[in-house]
This record gives sequence, structure tokens and C-alpha cells, in this order.
Amino acid sequence: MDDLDKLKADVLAQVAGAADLAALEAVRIDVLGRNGRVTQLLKGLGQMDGEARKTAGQALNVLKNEIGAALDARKAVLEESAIDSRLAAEKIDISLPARPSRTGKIHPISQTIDEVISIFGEMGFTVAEGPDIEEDWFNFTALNIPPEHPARQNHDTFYLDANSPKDGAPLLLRTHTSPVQIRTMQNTKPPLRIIVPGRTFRCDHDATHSPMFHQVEGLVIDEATHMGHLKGCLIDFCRAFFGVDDLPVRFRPSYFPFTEPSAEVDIGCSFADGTLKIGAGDRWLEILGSGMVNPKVLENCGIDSTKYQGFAFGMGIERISMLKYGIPDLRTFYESDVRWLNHYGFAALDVPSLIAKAR
Ligand code: 2U9
Repeated sequence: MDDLDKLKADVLAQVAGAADLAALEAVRIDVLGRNGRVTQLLKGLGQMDGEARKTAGQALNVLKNEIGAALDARKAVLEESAIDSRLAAEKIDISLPARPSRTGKIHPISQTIDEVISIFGEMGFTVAEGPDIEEDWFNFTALNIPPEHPARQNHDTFYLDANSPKDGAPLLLRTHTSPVQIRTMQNTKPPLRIIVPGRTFRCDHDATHSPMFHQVEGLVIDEATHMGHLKGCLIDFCRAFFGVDDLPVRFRPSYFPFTEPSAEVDIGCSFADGTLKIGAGDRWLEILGSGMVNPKVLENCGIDSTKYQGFAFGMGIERISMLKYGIPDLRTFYESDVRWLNHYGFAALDVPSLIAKAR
């Protein structure tokens, strides 16, 4: 029994001293392997007699179990520390910039939307979205375009067969993203500062019109928002988007049912030798529509127009993308020609922070 105690102390010390899993496995083989020290003793039981064999057998089994438990416990500790050191060694540097994609390109429409979001994002706007299939009320009536209004004719609306569950009028494909502003005003208390990029649909198809196109609209509502805010915001936007610090911007009176007063926004340009140059010259290019939100529209959405006022604007994404990137033909946006995309597309993750650059 004394020998067994010594053996036990010796083995347990070896187990405790095993520095890694390989060393621990060597200890296990040395003790419990086919010719291991404890295995040999167990084999020797066969030569012993009766009572002595029983006593020695019990003691050896206890020893074997104790050593087995010690090996398991040490193994668990070593495995955990192996994982810890792997984790420490394999740390990844998430501040490294991603490798530029060698295959895919970002479509100019996505890029332009991302740029617009980036500029207005830095001015404190958040992005709002809504459904492509709309109810008549959200797309027209709430925007001060009642059924008999002539503006309805200009919208060339795609109507669906199904009627709206609310007013029985046919559902439609939204003709602008404005219904999202209506939904937001109904669901969110002012102050509001949102931009709404998205697909819009009009039954119109020729060289300069597509039945599906993209818009970004914006809406600001607060207690003292005025025309000066509208002008400052849109001048900053045009200068940041086209990357021209002193870009001339002109506000020209206009009419929209949902804004009063309304203004179209032009930027200065020249057409020397048939080439468009943005930022200088004696010509003007229309870029945006805008205006102070009509109080009737605020009231339609449950906003007190004696307390709140605001401004709104809208622009066509394809139009500003064509002007900025010199894309000559609207139809090419939707042809899915990979040669066109390789030429006009953008590297992934190349979303410029245009406001920061202009500063
Ligand atoms: C609400 C109130 C007001 C959004 C506006 C325009 C002027 C505009 C056109 C630009 C080119 C559409 O793509 S386009 O043809 N848009 O001129 N949009 S003000 O006014 C709103 C919207 C929602 C509740």
C-alpha cells in the first residue's frame, strides 16, 4: 500500500506538471497505457491469491479511478488554456479596411442614393421607407390632391385591380415617395427630419421616361422652420453633391399642391462646345422641386399647423446621377449590361462623405 501511495503521489505530480495536452497524453500512456505502470500492476493481480488479490485489486481500482479523474480535470484546464491562447494569437484587426472587390460594382443608382443619404445624414436626417403599393389617400388625397385635381392626370398612375380596404378606391403603385412622409407624420410626433429614397412608378415610357424610376424626397417639420432653412439646406446639398463649393443655386417660383409657397431649384452651368460643365457659366439646370409644406397637408396628418411648419423637397435620382456622372441615356440604367456597369459602376464601400470633404 505504501508503494501505491508513492506511485499515486508521483503520478499526480506528473499530471499537475504536464504543461500541454501532448505532455499530459504522455503521462496517461506511461501510467494507464498498455504497458503503463498501473496497467502492469493490474495485470500482476492474476498471480496473487484470494484475500490479498481482493485487497490489492480494490486499491488498484481506486488508484486507477483517481488518476483517471486527475487526468480528465487537467485535460479540461489545458484545453481551455489552449483555446485562450489561440484566441489571443488569432485576434483580428477590425480597423483594417476591407479589400476592394475585384468583381462586383455598385450600380450608379445605389451609389447616388448612398451619396444623398450621406449628405443629408450629416445634416441630421434619418431615412424613412414605405410600401411600393399604396392607397389613394396616402399617394394623393392627403397631399392635397383630391380626386378631381388636375395634378392626378400628370401622374400617369398604374392602378391595381384590388380596392383599398379603407375607401374602396383602387390600390396603386406610388407615383412619388411622398406617401412615406404622410405615413411618418401620422405615426411620429414632430420635430421631424427625414429623407425618403425609393422606387416610384408612372405609366410613361420613352427615351427620357421609365415606368419605374427613383426619387429622394425630404421633409423637415418643426415649430419655427422657415424658407431660410429650406434655402440653406438645399444650397448646401447641391454644393456637396456636385462637389463645387461656390456652385450658383437659384430658387424659381413654382406650384405643387402639397407645398405653398413652392420653388424649383436650379444650379449654374455652361454648355460650351456641347459639353455640360456644372458650376460655372450663364445657363441653369433644374435639379429639385421644393416648398413649405401646405398647412392643409399638415392638418390631414393630424399635425397642428398653427404650431408647426416645415419644408419639403424632391428630386429624381436618375436625373442627378446622369448629370453628375455624365451618363447620357436614361434607358441604360435598367439594361443590366455588365460592360455598362463596369464602366459607370463604383467600387464597393466607396461611399464618400461629401459634406466632410467639402469642409
Ligand atoms: C409631403 C409634403 C410635401 C415633396 C416635393 C417636389 C417638390 C418635386 C419632383 C422632383 C423631380 C418629383 O422626381 S420628380 O419628378 N418633386 O418637385 N417634391 S416638393 O413635397 C412634399 C412631400 C410630402 C407630406
